Parts: sequence; C-alpha cells; structure tokens
Amino acid sequence: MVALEQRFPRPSVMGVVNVTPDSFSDGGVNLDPRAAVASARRMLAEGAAIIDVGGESTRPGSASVTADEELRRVVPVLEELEALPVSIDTSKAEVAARALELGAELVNDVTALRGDPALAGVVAEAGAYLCLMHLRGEPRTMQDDPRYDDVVAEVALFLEERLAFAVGQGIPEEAICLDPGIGFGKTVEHNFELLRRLGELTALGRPIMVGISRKSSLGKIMGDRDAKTGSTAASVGAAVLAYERGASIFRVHDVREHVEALTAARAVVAP
Ligand code: HH2
Repeated sequence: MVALEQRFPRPSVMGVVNVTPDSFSDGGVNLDPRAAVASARRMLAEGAAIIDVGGESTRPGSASVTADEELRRVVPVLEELEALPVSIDTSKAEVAARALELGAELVNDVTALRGDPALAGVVAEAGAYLCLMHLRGEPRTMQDDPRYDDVVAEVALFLEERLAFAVGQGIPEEAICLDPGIGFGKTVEHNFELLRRLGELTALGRPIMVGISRKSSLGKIMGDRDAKTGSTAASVGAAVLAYERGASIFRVHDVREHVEALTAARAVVAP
C-alpha cells in the first residue's frame, strides 16, 4: 500500500456527498442516487482527490439509521462510482465492508473505531485507508455544553490513543489519518482553538484531515448566534489557515473554491 501521505499529498481536497435527507448543509440535495453521482463527478472534475460518500447524518441532534437503510442509500451511488476514488463515511462494519467491495479506498469513521467492534477488522483485512476522528459524546447530545480543561491536549491524547488502538488491530500506521472533529462536541471557541494550535496535532506524526466546511461556527462568528451553517468564503478562509498550520486533507462541500484557494496558498507556502 502507498502511504496515505503519498496518496493524498498536502493539500488534498475531499468532496462531500451526503446521500441523506437531513445533513446540515446538503441534506436532501443528493438523496437521489443520480444527483449524488452527478455531484461526485463534478467534484472530481473540479479537482477533488476523493469523494466522501455518507448515508447517515452526524449533525448535532441527528438520530442514527440502521445498516440496511445506510446501505440502501449509498450502494447505488457506490456502484456508479466504482472506478473512481471514493471514501465511505460510516461507523458500521457492514456498510464499510460493502463499500470496500465496491471500490472505496478509505473508511472515514467519526467514532474512531469505538462504534462497531468489527470495523477495525474490516479495514485491516481490506488494506484500506482510515480516518480516525475525535467526537465527544454522541451526535444526539454532543453539543449540550461541551467542556474541556484543554481541548487541544485532550483531542491530541484521544487521537494518539485511537491511533495506537488501530495499529494494534492490524491497520498499518501509514494507512491512517487523524481529524480533530470540528463541531463534534465542541463550542465555537474550542473549534477555533483546535485550528489555531493544529501543530500540536500534526506532532502526532500522521496527516491531519480538517472538516470545517460550512459548519455553524463559521456562521456564528459572523454574528448570527443561531446560525446552522457557514458560508463558502468563511470555509475557504479557515481551510487556508489550517493548511498553513499543517493540515493535509480538507473535507469540503465547495470543491472548486477550495482547490483554487489551496493551490494559491501552496504557491505561497511551498513553491
Ligand atoms: N464532519 C461531518 C461528517 N463527517 N468526517 C470527518 N472525518 N470530519 C468531519 O469534520 C466530518 C466528518 C459533518 O458534516 P456533513 O457530512 O456535511 O454533515 P452531516 O453529518 O449532517 O451529514
């Protein structure tokens, strides 16, 4: 296997395609498989390195769905995208296994292998890439007054421990990237502190993925306390500075804008 950092050189863009009725920013848009496939192809043409296909929303307050429902949503999309670079956003071994059979190369697990005890074995067996994300609590309740003594230190410790766990389960370290989980059990201040001090996470020695695209913290800092989403411009601004602080992979909804901005940022930082 090629190490993840070679397969996804800094900066790489991951396009988000949520095949769900209720995702916070594109819910419903891609519920029809044909629309999802068209979105994925467009994002690849715009320069995405990979498309993250998800069949379960993890937005604050969301309810979980069964494996059968998740499969019903994502399989028709994965079948159409079989020869293209795809990641599966799931915590369920059954969904990951089917996606990997259909050609997915990365499993994006927001529970960092805590959701389904069978998932690590599926990833190891397939020789797939894996993203381990920090999430405090569970989506239904995670935004109820999250508190940390030192959010960055706690996230770093968690990711280090989950990385060791994954390696212990037979997944090579070179196949793994880490994600601070922007918006998953964190206040606006926590989210920006994690980006400000991203160097403490890159120090763990694995590529860092960042997903701040359109998240509500970006809307809230514009003065709308009840914002549910943030703008594309705000997303791009945060992504560029996360790149400068060492982030490698950017999970985004607006691919063209991020590819252009990150290409310009790279020309400044690493000509
Ligand atoms: N954010 C979301 C979902 N999956 N995976 C990683 N690794 N990092 C993230 O920040 C991340 C993620 C939430 O965003 P979205 O998929 O747009 O919405 P929803 O969960 O409502 O489907």
